[in-house]
Amino acid sequence: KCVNIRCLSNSIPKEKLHNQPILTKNEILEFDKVFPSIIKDLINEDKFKHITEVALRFEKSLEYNVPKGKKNRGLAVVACYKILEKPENLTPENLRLAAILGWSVEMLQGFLLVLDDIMDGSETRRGQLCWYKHNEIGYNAINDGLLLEHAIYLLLKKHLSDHPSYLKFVELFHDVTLTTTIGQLLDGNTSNVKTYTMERYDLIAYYKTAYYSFYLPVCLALYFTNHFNQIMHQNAKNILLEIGKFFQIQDDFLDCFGDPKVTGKIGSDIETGKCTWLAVTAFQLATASQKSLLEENYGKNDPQSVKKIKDLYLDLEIPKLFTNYEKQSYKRIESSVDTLPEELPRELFAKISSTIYKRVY
Ligand code: DMA
Ligand code: MG
Ligand code: MG
Ligand code: MG
Repeated sequence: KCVNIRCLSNSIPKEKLHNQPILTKNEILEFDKVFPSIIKDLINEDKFKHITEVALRFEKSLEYNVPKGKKNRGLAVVACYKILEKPENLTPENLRLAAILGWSVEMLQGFLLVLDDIMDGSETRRGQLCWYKHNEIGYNAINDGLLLEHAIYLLLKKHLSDHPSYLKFVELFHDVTLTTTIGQLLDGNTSNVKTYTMERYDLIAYYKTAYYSFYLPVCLALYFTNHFNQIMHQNAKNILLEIGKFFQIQDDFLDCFGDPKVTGKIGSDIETGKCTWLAVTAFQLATASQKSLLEENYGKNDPQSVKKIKDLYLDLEIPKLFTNYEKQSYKRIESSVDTLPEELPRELFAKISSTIYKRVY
């Protein structure tokens, strides 16, 4: 039976277990050490190794857009692999392959963020200027993003084409990318805040964030260890999508109330009129006059309108509601973890949700 991580370290106050990376410092170093060899592999691809100009640009984009985040998603692949794999199969070679799968997820993330920042008109990401914001890059960032996407398939082919799950990996990346693209379509298809509902919100959060951020890493590790049982996948998916929605609600909160020095990005959801958890919740609670204030000011790229919305969020005590929601939702996820079938590693799911609980970036 799987051990619940909450019981593992009685001496550590429960709070300390939250908001910690999913792997130890040393394991993260091991993961990081794989990245330079990935860059080398990629820029030495036959297609462009003789076109120095392309190799150099690609290298620059990989270094800028892939390794500088929290790497939660990539590390989750390795963490999940280590829990699922039989000890005798945990060889350095298999661990390296798991890290390559992890970095493939980080490349998907890099690709999605480069394009997301253009669509959202964002200024900064991970504490640096957005890639497209560099004068010499501009909309060529779209093409750099596409190249990052294709890097996933180059890596899979080079390192994993003999693996029994190779086709599963490739199809999974395609499927999850399609799902995210649908989510981004819905997310960008903004309209007046009065039309936004929690049902629409949930759909966007599952599609644009939960699949690629939470389901993908775990599913890759399941395939890597040759777990194909559909019921097992469905159970994992259900809970990971809930964790993903929880993560997106936090992301929405941080967009408005987070500290850009800590999150590394300047929020733009109010200006761009996004269907966020805050906007839907505020509209539900608003009085008639507050509703018209929302309708008039939400989605306007004007500091005065943004201030009116933020003040209204404060009047409606959205931060307090968020904190309560976060607590309740975390409890719900913890109890769903306790009902997972025993062939799934419960401690992994508990760990994944505890790494993001009360996060500030
Ligand atoms: C995140 O949406 C979704 C994808 C696919 C990147 P977002 O625009 O809220 O993310 P962020 O707040 O990081 O820009
Ligand atoms: Mg964005
Ligand atoms: Mg976006
Ligand atoms: Mg956001």
